[in-house]
Amino acid sequence: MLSSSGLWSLCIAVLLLSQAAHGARSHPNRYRYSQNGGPELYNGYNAIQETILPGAGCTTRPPPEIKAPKKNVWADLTRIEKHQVGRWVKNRNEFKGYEIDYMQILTPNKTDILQYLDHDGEEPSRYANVVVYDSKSEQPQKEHLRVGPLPVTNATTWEPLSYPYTSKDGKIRCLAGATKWHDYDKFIANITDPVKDVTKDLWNLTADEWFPLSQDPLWQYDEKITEWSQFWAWGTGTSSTLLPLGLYFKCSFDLYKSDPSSWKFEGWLYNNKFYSTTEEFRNAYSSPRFEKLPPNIDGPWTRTDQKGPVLPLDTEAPPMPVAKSARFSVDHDRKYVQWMGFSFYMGFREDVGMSLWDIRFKGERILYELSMQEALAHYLDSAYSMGNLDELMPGFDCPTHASYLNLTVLGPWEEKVKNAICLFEYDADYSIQRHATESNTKNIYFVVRTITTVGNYDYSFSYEFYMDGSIQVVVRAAGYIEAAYYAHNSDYGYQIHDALSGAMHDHVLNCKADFDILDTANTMELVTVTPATENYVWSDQPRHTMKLVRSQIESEDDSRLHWSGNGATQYRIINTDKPNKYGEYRGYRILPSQGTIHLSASNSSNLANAVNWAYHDLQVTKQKDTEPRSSNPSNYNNVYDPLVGFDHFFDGESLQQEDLVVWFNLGMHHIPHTGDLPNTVFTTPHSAVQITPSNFFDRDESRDTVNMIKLDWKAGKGHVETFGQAQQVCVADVPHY
Ligand SMILES: *[C@@H]1O[C@H](CO)[C@@H](O)[C@H](O)[C@H]1NC(C)=O
Ligand SMILES: *[C@@H]1O[C@H](CO)[C@@H](O)[C@H](O)[C@H]1NC(C)=O
Ligand SMILES: *[C@@H]1O[C@H](CO)[C@@H](O)[C@H](O)[C@H]1NC(C)=O
Ligand SMILES: *[C@@H]1O[C@H](CO)[C@@H](O)[C@H](O)[C@H]1NC(C)=O
Ligand SMILES: *[C@@H]1O[C@H](CO)[C@@H](O)[C@H](O)[C@H]1NC(C)=O
Ligand SMILES: *[C@@H]1O[C@H](CO)[C@@H](O)[C@H](O)[C@H]1NC(C)=O
Ligand SMILES: [Cu+2]
Repeated sequence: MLSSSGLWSLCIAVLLLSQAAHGARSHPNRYRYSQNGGPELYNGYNAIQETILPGAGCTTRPPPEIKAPKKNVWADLTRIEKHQVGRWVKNRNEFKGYEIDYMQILTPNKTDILQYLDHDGEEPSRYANVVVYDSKSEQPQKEHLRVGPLPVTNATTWEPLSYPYTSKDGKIRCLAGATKWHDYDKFIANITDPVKDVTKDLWNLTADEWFPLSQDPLWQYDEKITEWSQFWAWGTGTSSTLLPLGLYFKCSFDLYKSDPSSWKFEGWLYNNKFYSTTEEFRNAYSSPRFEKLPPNIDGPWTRTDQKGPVLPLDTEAPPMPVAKSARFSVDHDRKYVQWMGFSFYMGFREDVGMSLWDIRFKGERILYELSMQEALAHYLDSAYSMGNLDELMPGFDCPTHASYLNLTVLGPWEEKVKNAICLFEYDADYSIQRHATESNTKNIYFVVRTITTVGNYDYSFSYEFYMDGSIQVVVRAAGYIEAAYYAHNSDYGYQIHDALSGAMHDHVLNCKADFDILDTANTMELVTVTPATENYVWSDQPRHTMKLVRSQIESEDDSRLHWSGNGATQYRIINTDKPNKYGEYRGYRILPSQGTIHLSASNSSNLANAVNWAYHDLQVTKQKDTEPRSSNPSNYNNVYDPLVGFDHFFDGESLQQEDLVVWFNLGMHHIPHTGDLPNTVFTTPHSAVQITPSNFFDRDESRDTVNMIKLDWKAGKGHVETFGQAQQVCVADVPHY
């Protein structure tokens, strides 16, 4: 179980967030311990297989194994490389007394990778990005190192790594001194012990039935850290984020001094009244005028089990898709996939999870990179590790016929997660093409999915591929909301239970799309449907109508955009050197296909410059090896001067026929309502962006599939042409419960 007091630790990536009165967040690692009870390997796959999917008769033939044309140069460090690098760093005199914060692959520069992929250049050497800090320093900094080449040999060296960051030296402060944090529990106990009688009286809970927890984000100003903590009830299971108790206290810490004598208790907050000492709070409490708010008590309402009367026919087996064979090919080792003309490699990082590389369709590279960069919900999720992928549950997270890729995740406790990535084809519930009762084409699409539980929340990421050459990035959120105690905050959320507010928040997730349309030299064209009043030779009076207005984004001075109102503008990445035979520019279009947002707060007090990527819908920059990512897990350690300050990317450079990166945001304004209890469901918190051919091919590419029919009515009765498609012959066992 989770120890009962909070803490953001010095140099372990730490988090952030909201107004003390609503929204809360605990330290990442602690949180995860509370969820999993420790470093155990979840083994749900077999359990589910045995319980509800007994030997399906229609077993799917696994995907054929193929050999990727090139090595996966984006793959994260292997377990062996991590051990080698860790030992190598620890053994160096200059790092005596240092701790390793984390390490991951330093992705080689795009220029080198393109040489390797396209021009038979040498395979780029592997380097590790190692983050260390001096645990004995009074003012420790997280330092980024480049260590390599790998594997470790006598030729391995290190150097400071700063080029991927915008802050100088690739260094960022740790948020407090590095020692004596074991006194933190005592410091907190010194605050909470003297009010045990009050809390018992208020909530009828003993001291082991509640815990105080630091709320993210910490405030960082005036050279100090201000930390708000709140009391929470333990509850049963994982429902604690629904059980805030409405009593808060404030502490402050010197930015650097780890000596407990510099730590200050600054007061209590209850029912929107602030008491600067415990004595003042106790005196007020014993006064007859003190207003006691109702307790927020755990109960069946926080449980996710089936409730209510069983619905008619619901105990019959529901529909279940089956597939006779996996119609895609995989190189498991190199994490490379081919499906219906598409191919791509998969990379992985502990902080942001899975990424896709060298995405091609019919042999043409469309995207060099498509990857999540960061997620915020007032706090930043990469610092909690969005790459701690869940083991997927067959039949629930992915269809029963899905295939899985194993992934080794060296998380806080070194564990192997299997089935962390699922791959499957699906038959959409509508056809991709039809006309009259004449022709009709199945809409079979291909999905790569991962799911990660970040504390109380679950994010599902899907990359979907369609026969017409479209790609869709989809994010969904579910799980326990991080609720607030309901008092004086009706402007910040609905009341959703006796004493509970569904604290409003925005989820914004930044995604990087490095387009390469027919080469790296690309331009963004805006084609806008515009109202117009025009005179025509064939009309004796002006006509009110509409027309297309075409323009191009010229430079990084005009490349921070919002999706246009009324969907009027098409955003096209084109290559003006490669028009089609009609003189139109071949390209791919990017569009929101399911509610996207940008951050509502402007100039966030909590996150300042750490979230400069969140204020627009889509932003275009020139691709640079010095700007590989829009955020960094350490950004939170100095929100004013973060390691990656996204605003720095915009320095006026030309964007015409340059290598372009589109940074777009997915997300939702989340105002939890009663339907978010006990859990948020995946239906509404759902956001997607589509990337789709625009004059790229000479026709619709879905014509290539044989999974279509044509009915010929000439003879008066229909002849059904099936184009050689296979018949599905297999007997499916439906799961029995
Ligand atoms: C990658 O690019 C950066 C920035 O241009 C440069 O400093 C670095 O040396 C390059 N790395 C390699 C291995 O060439
Ligand atoms: C590396 O250095 C060690 C110690 O000097 C030496 O014994 C070893 O042979 C060297 N290995 C290589 C591959 O050069
Ligand atoms: C806790 O309180 C005790 C008694 O007042 C004091 O001696 C000790 O230094 C305090 N500990 C911390 C970490 O504040
Ligand atoms: C307080 O909690 C105890 C133990 O759960 C219970 O027996 C008692 O009835 C509660 N008192 C009130 C006033 O709810
Ligand atoms: C994944 O790992 C499990 C357990 O080690 C193994 O049984 C399974 O064959 C692996 N799957 C693949 C696709 O490599
Ligand atoms: C953002 O807020 C900070 C702190 O309140 C202020 O100093 C800064 O000027 C603000 N910036 C903008 C662009 O409003
Ligand atoms: Cu939410």
